[in-house]
Amino acid sequence: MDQLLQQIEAVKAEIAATVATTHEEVENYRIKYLGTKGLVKQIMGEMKNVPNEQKKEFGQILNAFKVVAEEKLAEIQAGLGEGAEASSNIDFTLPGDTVPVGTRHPLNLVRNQMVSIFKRLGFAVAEGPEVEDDWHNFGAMNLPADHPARDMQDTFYVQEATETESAWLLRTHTSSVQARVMETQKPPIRVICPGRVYRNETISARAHCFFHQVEGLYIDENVSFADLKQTLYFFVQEMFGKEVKVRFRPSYFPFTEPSAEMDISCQICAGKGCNICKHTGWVEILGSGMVHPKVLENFGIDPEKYTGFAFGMGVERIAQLKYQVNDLRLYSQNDLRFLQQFKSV
Ligand code: 2NL
Repeated sequence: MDQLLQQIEAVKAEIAATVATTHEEVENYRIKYLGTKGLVKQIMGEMKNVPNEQKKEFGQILNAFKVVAEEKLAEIQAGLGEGAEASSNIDFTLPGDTVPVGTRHPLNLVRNQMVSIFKRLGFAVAEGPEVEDDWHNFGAMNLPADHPARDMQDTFYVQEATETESAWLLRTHTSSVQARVMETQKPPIRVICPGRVYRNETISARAHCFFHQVEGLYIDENVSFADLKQTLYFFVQEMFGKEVKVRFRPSYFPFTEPSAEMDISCQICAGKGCNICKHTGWVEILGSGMVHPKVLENFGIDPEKYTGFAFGMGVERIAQLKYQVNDLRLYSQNDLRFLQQFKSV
C-alpha cells in the first residue's frame, strides 16, 4: 500500500518536472502516462490488490492522480502555441473537403468541336486582334465607305478616323483575321478563324453586344461552289448527325458573289415545327459564298487564276441548336446552374 502511494508521488513529481516543446515530446508524454499501456493505467490496475475497506479512499487518490496527468497534458499542449490543442484533435485519416472542379464553357466546347471538324478537312486555325483598323474589318472586305454596317449604331468605334489615321474599332466579324491571312500568305489558303466579335446591339434574349464566330476561307485553283456545299454539308453531319437535312438559299454579302445562306432541319422539333424554327422546320445557321473577285484583288490574288469560298457562322447559334439554349444572355451571365449542366458534355 505505502509502496503504491510512494510510486504515485514519484510519478507525480516526474510529471510536474516534465517539459515538452515539440509535438513529438507532447505525444511521447501522452503515450508514457495516459496511453493504453501508460503509467496511469498501470497504477489503476493495482486497484485489484487494494483491500476492500481501503478501496474508496484509494480510488479517490488514483482519480486525483489521473487528473494531474491529464491537466499536465492540456498544459503542455497549450504551451505549443495557438491551435496546438486543436491540431492534436484533427483526424488526419478523414477524407478532405472536395475542391469543386470547374466545367468548360458551352461556347468553348462547341467552338472546339467546330474547330476539330474543320481541322480534319485540312483547315488551319488563325487568330487575330479584336481591336482592328477600318481596312481589315471593312475596306478589304469590299464594304463601301457608306455601308450601313459601318454606322456608329452598328459598330463600336475605339477611335474615329482622323485626316491622317483610319478608324479603330472592335471587329464585327472574324473576316478581319482572314484578311490578315491573305495579306501574309499565298494560295492555297485554307483557314478557319474562331473568335469573339462585337456589334452595337441592345442586349436581349436574341441579341448581344458580343458573340462568337467561326469563319472559314478556302482559296486555290478550281475551288467551286460544289466544294463549298460539300464542305458545309460534311460539317453539319459531323456536328448534328447523319440525319440532318440542309438547304441553300440565295443571299447577298458584299464580300461574296454568289452568296448563299444555309438552313438545316430544326434540331429541336426534327422539322415538325416549333418556336425555334418559327414553325417552318428549318433554321438558318450560316452565311457563305464564293469570295468576291474584288476581295481577292485587294490582296494581290489573281481572280482569273484563283477562286475561293468563304463562310461565317455563330457559335452561339450552333450551341443553341445542340443544347436548346433559348436565351443568349445565359452564355455570359456566369450562372453556375447553367454552366454546370455541361459537366459531362
Ligand atoms: C454570316 C455571314 C459570311 C464570309 C462570312 C468571308 C471572308 C472572307 C472573304 C469572303 Cl476573307 N467572305 N466571310 C462570307 C460569307 C458570309 O458570314 O451571316 N455570318 C454569321
